[in-house]
Amino acid sequence: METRLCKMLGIKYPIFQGAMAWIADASLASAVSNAGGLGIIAAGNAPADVVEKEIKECKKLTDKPFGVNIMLLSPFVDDIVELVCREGIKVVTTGAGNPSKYMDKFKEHDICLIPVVPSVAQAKKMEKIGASAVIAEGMESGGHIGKLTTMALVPQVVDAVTIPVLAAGGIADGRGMAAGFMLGAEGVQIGTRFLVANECTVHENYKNKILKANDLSTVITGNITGHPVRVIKNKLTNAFLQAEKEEMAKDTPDLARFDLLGRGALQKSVKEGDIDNGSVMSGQIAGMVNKEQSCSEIIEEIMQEFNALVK
Ligand code: TUI
Repeated sequence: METRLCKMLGIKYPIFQGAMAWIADASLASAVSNAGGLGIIAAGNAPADVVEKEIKECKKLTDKPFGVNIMLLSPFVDDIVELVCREGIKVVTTGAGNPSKYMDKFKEHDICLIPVVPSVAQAKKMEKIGASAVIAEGMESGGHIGKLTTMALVPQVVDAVTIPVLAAGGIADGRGMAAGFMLGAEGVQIGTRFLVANECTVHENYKNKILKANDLSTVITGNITGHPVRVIKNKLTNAFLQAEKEEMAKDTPDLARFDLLGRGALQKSVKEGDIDNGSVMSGQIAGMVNKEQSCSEIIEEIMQEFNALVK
């Protein structure tokens, strides 16, 4: 299964590992790249020196291509852009915003830009500025999400652009990958399933929360702030949703309250394992993710299922 994406990026399988903030580090990214997919280091909200360490470590752990994801709401975006240029990174994905103003820099350094897009309009814009491909991510995915489902978004994006499209959101096995390809995608991005990979360094409590989750375990918080985020239901989300209800009933909602409620919440669950008061980001597909495996086992299993369906 060699698609345009595989040729463009020098990878064996058209499978990207989702860039999970504070989680997708050198250990996970190198394991995915060594297994034939594209491993991606998530810059998230981390400062450039932290990301630099992961990039240098990843170069030691794999000789295969890997990418870096730039989360555009981060206060360190400019520094991270400088860093990926300096480090000779060849693939950059972006999320949670419009990366247009960095395009000249990426072109100058021969970097393939592959932005996540939540709509047809964004996909067209990204093709026009010279993106190499786009990731059409439906709102089934975990973390920061758009408004459309994968089923509705992917075929509309595929019809609107000529560059390769990757499908993301709700994909965790060969069936999901095949479904994405039926919609016209030429690759997929998978996040939640890699959360429980042996090489994923997220806290064990976080992994167990994913392994125990079912189809109805996630909720969307942050609709009120304009930055909706999909997470597993817990004490924090109950407090958050209650506060959203209270503020929505007011003439002038106090949005600063949500900043306080959410700040540092992801690190709390990822690093400290506080899955009650921390934010446990996960896709809706978590209910199907029920075994710990190595990245190579995950990718081989997905490709086997995929090949049996599409051949
Ligand atoms: O970026 C993601 N998912 C993320 S980022 C993240 S870190 C975070 N932590 C706390 C609060 C917020 C974020 C966790 N999960 N997915 C990619 C994605 N991008 N989904 C939606 C979008 C998107 C939205 C709007 C992309 C472009 C866009 O453009 C709007 C504009 O600015 O024109």
